[in-house]
Amino acid sequence: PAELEVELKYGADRLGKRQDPAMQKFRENRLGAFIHWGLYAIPGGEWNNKTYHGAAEWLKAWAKVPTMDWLELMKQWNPQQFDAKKWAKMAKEMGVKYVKITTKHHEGFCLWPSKYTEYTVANTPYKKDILGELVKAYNAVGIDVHFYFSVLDWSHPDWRSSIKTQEDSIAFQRFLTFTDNQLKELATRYPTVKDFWFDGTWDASIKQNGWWTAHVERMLKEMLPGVTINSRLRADDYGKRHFDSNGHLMGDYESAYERRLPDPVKDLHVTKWDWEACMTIPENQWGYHKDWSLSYVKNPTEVLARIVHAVSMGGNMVVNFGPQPDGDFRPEEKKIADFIGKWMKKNSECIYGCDYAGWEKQDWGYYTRKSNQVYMVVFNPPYSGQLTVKTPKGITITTAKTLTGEQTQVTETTRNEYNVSLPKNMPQEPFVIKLEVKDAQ
Ligand code: JFZ
Repeated sequence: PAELEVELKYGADRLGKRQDPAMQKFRENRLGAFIHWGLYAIPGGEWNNKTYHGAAEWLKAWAKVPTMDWLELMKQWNPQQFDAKKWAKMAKEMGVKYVKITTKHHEGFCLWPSKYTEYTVANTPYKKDILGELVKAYNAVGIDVHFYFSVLDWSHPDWRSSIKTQEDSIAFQRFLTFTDNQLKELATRYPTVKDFWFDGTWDASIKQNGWWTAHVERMLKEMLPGVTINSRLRADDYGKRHFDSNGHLMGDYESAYERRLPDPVKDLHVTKWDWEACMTIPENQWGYHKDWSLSYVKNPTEVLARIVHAVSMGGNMVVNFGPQPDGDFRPEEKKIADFIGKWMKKNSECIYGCDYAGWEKQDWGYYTRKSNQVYMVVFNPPYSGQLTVKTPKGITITTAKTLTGEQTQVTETTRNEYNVSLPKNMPQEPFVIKLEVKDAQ
């Protein structure tokens, strides 16, 4: 009950899911790509002949590189193979509906020519506005652009992880003004941006300034009607993050599922709000790392399973790419994009615009749903040749067909339980059986 709730000035702005067209588009997109590209691509996990196993975009921290030495990398920023149109073509062929781009990661280097810092693409040999070219190229092929923005900025002298003195406090307020300016600049220069995904907001300094996170959300929403913002930006009056002190989601969608997913049986509470997960292809490398043999690398089917898993629980999935310093993508990433794209061409009907079906999870795979169509996405076909389906009370299955139109047998085995037979032409990859369903009433 509301009267038992804590009074908050900077808590959730809204209860429940946003239902406006922009949010619906965000949700229906379902599949996105993440691009982590910055100076860290140049050393690619290696500093002074030593290879670091940690995330490549954190190399400055692992190798304890002084800020000025790190920013010297700007002199080598000259991605001769970069072609925004090729990137857009690759994303389009992969079937992603949106791309999240690191406008600025923790290192502070900006992919756009920001007038508020000298650490930008404008002051590199390459000079050109990478972000601007990408926004134009993705938009031209109908792909939404989302901006990743790290509030944490290692290049800025006024950034603080905690506020201990009066001087820290003054410096940090200056830093927040700088950040506001950069955000306003992004919103003004690239008004087609659909989403801001904030990162680097976990420090005590931000948690003590929850007001500022609420202010940023409002500022961007005033400038860009419909813009969506992740929960990772937000902290409330008490420094509580993602969910406020009353347990209400802040921002428009939850964004803490990172390289992991909610359990498909135990964590069904996530279906109550919008959420977006993101994943790396190796274990934990977002930026380009030269050596992918240092950790497990997921195979294309594993990547696909995570995409379907997210959609089956009402979430979006963003697959990460860390482009090379020359502006091209590594062959392993091209292979994954190609695999996903080919699969999506045949099966995207079970992804775009789909949601949690509300049916009991079975071992053969995942359900997704779009109105009266329930999609069975089969990852583990059983030896019995029969896929068990348990329907909620009052729902009956009328037909079952593969997406290529092959009818499969549906046999009621007991009340609200069916056997759906495997298709005769069993594909050598995960496949979809589409059920037409009817409510009793
Ligand atoms: C952050 C970054 O530090 C990282 O480099 C990358 O950009 C990633 C997408 O985001 O890392 C995080 C942030 C949050 C969590 C884990 C890693 N988290 O909420 O568990």
